[in-house]
Amino acid sequence: MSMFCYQCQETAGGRGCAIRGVCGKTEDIARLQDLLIHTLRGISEIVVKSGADASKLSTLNGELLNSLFMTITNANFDGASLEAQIDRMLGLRDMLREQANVPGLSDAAAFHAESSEQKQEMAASVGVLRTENEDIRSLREMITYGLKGMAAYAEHARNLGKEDPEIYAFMYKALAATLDDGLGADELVKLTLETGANGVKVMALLDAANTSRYGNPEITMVDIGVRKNPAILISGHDLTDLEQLLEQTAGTGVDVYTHSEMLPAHYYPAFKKYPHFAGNYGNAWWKQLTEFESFRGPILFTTNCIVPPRSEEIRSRIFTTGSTGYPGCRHIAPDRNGKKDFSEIIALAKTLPAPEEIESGKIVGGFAHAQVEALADKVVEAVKSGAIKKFFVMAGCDGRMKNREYYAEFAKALPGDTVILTAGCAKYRYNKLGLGDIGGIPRVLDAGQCNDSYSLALIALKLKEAFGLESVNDLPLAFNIAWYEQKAVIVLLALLWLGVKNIHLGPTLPGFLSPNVAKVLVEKFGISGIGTVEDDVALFMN
Ligand code: SF4
Ligand code: SF3
Repeated sequence: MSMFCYQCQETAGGRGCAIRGVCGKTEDIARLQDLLIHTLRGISEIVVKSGADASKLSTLNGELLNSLFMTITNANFDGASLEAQIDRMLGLRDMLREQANVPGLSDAAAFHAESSEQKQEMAASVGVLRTENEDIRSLREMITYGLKGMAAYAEHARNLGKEDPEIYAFMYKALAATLDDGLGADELVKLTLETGANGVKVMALLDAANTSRYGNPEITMVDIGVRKNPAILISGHDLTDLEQLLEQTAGTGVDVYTHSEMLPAHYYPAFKKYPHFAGNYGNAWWKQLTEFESFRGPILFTTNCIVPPRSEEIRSRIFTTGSTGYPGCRHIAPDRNGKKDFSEIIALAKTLPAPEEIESGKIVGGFAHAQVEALADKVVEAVKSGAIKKFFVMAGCDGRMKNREYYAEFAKALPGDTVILTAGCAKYRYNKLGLGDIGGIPRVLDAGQCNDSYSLALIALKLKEAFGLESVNDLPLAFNIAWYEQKAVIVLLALLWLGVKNIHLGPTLPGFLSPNVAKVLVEKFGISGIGTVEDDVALFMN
C-alpha cells in the first residue's frame, strides 16, 4: 500500500484512502504528513520523559501547532513546505534531545531523514497502519485527530497573543502516549476524553482571544451580492490575517469579501469599521472550484479548506499563508513580529475585474453566546409559551458528498416551531433557505465558525440554568452534527466531555472508528449515525 489515510469523512469507501486522497492528497504528501506527525511523537516523548516545562518551550510550541495544522485535511498540499517543516522539527528535536539527555528513547526521537528519498522511505513504516491492533490504532488516531483540531484553534489564539501552557503540556503528553505500546484500550479511552476536556479549554481560550480583541459577535446582516470594485476573497479561519488584510486594503479601492468559514468575521464589531469589507461571496469550501472562477480576483487562504485548483489561471490567483500551502501558489510568510505583507495580492487585485454576481440579498448571523444571552429572556419566554418546541444543534462541516443533501432536507422538514443552532461551514446547507423566524428569533441561529461550537455549548448550559434543569440532556435540544475534518473531531470530543449524550453524527460515522471503539461511543454516549430525513425528524420530535 502506497499510502493510508482515514482522517476525514470523505475517505475512500468510508475506510481509507490508499492510492490517492479523495481530497487530492498524493502518496508523497500523505507520507510526508505521516513523517511529520511521527517526528512530533518523538519530540513529545523527549519533552515528557525529561519533564520539560512546556511554558518554557515557546518556539517549539508554536512549531508543534503549525506542524499539526499542516496535516489537517485540505490545509497543505505542498511537499517542499512539508519537507522544510520536517527538517525544522528534526533540528528542534535534536537540540532538545541533547539538552535533555534522557535514556531509553524510541526511534521517533532519534531517526535521521535528510534527503527527500530518506524521508519517503522512513515515512513508509510510521503511518497509521504501523499500529497493528485495530482498536489501539483507532484510539491513537482519534486522539491524534483531536490534537490536530486543538492545534488549529490554539494557533489562532496564539496569533492573538493568548496561550495556555497546560494545553501544550497535554498535547505533548497525548502525542507521546500514541507511541507508548504499554497503553491499552482503557487508558487510551481515558486519554480520548481528556483530549475532549482540553478541547473545551482551547475553544474557551480562542473565544476569549477573539472577543477580547474584536468584541462580541452581534446580530448582523451580511451582504451576499457584489459591488463594482476589484476585490480579494479571504478564506479559512484566521481573524488576524483578515485584520491585516483589511488594514492594508483600506483606501486602495480594493474590496474584501469572505468565503466559507470566514463569513462569521462580519459579526465582530471590530471589522464593521471597514467600509470596503464588502460581504460574503459563495458558499462552503467545496464549491470553490466554480466560485473562484466567477470571483475573478485573488484569493487568500488562511487555513483549510483548499481544493486543488483546476487551472493555471486560478492557481495564479491563489495565495496561501499560515499553515496552508499549495504547489505553484504564492505563500505569504510573516516577518518576525507576525506582520504579513499582502501588497502583492492587492497589486494583483487592482489588475483584475470585479467579482461576477452569483446571488444577491443578505443573510443573518452573529448568534454567539453573548448575543444569545442578551436575547435569553425572549428565548426562554418563547419556550415557555410553546412557540419554540425544540432546538437542534446542527454544527460542523460541509462536504461535497451527495448524502449531505440530507442536512438541507432535514432543515426544511423540521416543524416551524423549532430553531437550528449552527456553527461551522455546515450552515451553508440551510442558511439561505429562508426558514423564517419565531417572534423575531430567526429559525437558524449562526454562532460562527466551527470553533464557535463552544458558544453553542455555552448557550446550552445557559438554557439549562434558565430552566433549572440538572443536565443539558434534559433540555428540548437535539444534536445532529455533520463532520468532515479534524476540527470537527475535537468539537465532538469536547461535547462528549461536557456530558452531551445521544449525538447524531453524519453523513457517515468516521472510518477511523473500529467496531469496538464505535461500540464504546454508542454504549457510553449514545452516539449514532443518521437515517432518512423522515425517520430522523419523527425520532427527534418524539
Ligand atoms: Fe483521504 Fe481524507 Fe485523508 Fe484526504 S484527508 S487522504 S480524503 S482520508
Ligand atoms: Fe469547514 Fe473545512 Fe470543517 Fe471550520 S472549512 S468547518 S470543513
